[in-house]
Amino acid sequence: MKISKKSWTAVSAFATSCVFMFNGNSAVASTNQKDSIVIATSSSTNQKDFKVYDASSNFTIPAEIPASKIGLPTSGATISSAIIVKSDEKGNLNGEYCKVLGAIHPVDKNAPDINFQVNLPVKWNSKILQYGGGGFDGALVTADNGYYGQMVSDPTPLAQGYVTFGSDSGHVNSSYWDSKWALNDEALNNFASDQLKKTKDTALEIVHAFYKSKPSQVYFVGGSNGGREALKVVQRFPTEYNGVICYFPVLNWVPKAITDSRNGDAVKANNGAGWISPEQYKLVNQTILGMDDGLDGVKDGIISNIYGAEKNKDEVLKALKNIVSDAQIKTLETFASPMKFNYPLANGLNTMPGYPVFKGAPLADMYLNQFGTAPTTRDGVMTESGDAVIKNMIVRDDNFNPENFDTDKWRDKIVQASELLDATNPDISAFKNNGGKLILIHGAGDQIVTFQGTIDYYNQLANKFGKDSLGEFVKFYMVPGNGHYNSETWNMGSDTLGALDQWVVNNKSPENLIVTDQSEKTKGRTRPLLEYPAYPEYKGSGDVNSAGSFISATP
Ligand SMILES: [Ca+2]
Repeated sequence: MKISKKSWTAVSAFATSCVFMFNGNSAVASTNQKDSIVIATSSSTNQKDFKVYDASSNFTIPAEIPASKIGLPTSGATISSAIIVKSDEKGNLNGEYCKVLGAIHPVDKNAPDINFQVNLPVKWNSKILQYGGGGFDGALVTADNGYYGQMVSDPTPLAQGYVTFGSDSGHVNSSYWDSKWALNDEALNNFASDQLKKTKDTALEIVHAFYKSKPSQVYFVGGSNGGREALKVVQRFPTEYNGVICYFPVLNWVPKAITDSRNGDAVKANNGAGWISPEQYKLVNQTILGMDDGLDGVKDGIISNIYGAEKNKDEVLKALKNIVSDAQIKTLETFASPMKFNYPLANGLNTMPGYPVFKGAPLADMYLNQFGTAPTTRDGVMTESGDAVIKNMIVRDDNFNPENFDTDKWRDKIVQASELLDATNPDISAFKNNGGKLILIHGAGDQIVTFQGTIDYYNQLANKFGKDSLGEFVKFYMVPGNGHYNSETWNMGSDTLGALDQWVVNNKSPENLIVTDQSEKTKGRTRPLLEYPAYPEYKGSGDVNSAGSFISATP
């Protein structure tokens, strides 16, 4: 054991843990810290390194990471604490690991830090996994839990031996749709995608110091805005990631926000005549389900044949007219309709696809409600989000009224924001050429991010690379009934990370994957996980809760 003036040192002597804290020229020790070992805090101005010892080995973590080691402009990073979390610590399902907290400092002194957490397992599998955020980020992604979409019964990536890490993306949100932080350019650029590389580069430095070795693979996983981030790393930092898992990405960030704001206008129009209450919407969705559920061969509460549902639309509309008013029908049709811009946004796109309202995606369920709490409150979950994006990420004025947003008048700002924030670039040749693999997954029951956006992007990729060539490095799976994180119908679970890892490391392409429902009420149902545009069709016999009773059907 050594304690120097320039380091904080902690020693764990098997059963008994000690904490040593540097205090001037002497060390202060406290014993019997059984749960965790505090290695240091960053209050000392002299510290250069954290020396971390545990029962079997010792590790070093740098207290500071210079800006020169981070590939985009920062003022460097500092580590605020490093703690060994023992495998037998209460509630720890991750095995023994070192939990490192720190911050990457901005160039602009008015910009917030990027706060991050890096988890370093003592038994490392030589791979690292970056977790994306969600919503407007702004909360620390601790990455010490399972990722969305994995089986909750499976070990976390950290327990599997991955270094895992995440950040708050470079701001702290005061409320879920707080966007005022975006008025700072560096904060907005960080959120858009800069922070992804800054955080990854910082994590790499910590990994190098800790293990004295570089990772064999760098992976990324994220959903929703984290899915947008997943596509951003593929598109912007293509040679720095070997494998990426992307769930229901908000890849059309800017046009989606404007479309969601438009939808809020439609709900509020004529004093809220077109507002649909949660009770009424339940009837709407039950009607759609009743008419389309059986198109896949079995009435199991899941519309798997979304193509048949599309063909059924006129019949469905006829039936809905017996349930809701014309004004409410108009609301549904507005949500389902694409929004066209009179000019190209990033990557030449000028259309935001509508929601799959008539294919069974519930616009309001117990988890998320797009219509808001009352006719004129304009508090639908996506309208609030869209309004906040327009105000502070597009117009850049927190006092701006986003209602009836004039897209022609604000063209330049919209295009600028689209180029910064959207993740729609189909030219991912550099990712392919570097051997990168991408798994895309979207639920057909997504309430708030239309799967059509992901289909459109996938089709663009297919046009660019050819379907067969694309299949060598991109797989796109649709999950019938699956919502955005949670839904009342289906909550997916599969070993996506394992599939990605096999693909990257052993060039073993994912096949015959199974997806398991993890919903409370219907836990354990399975279906084949099928590549778009295929969907599971019931054979006509056999257990309707078993993947083996379904074949792959195509429209
Ligand atoms: Ca069905």
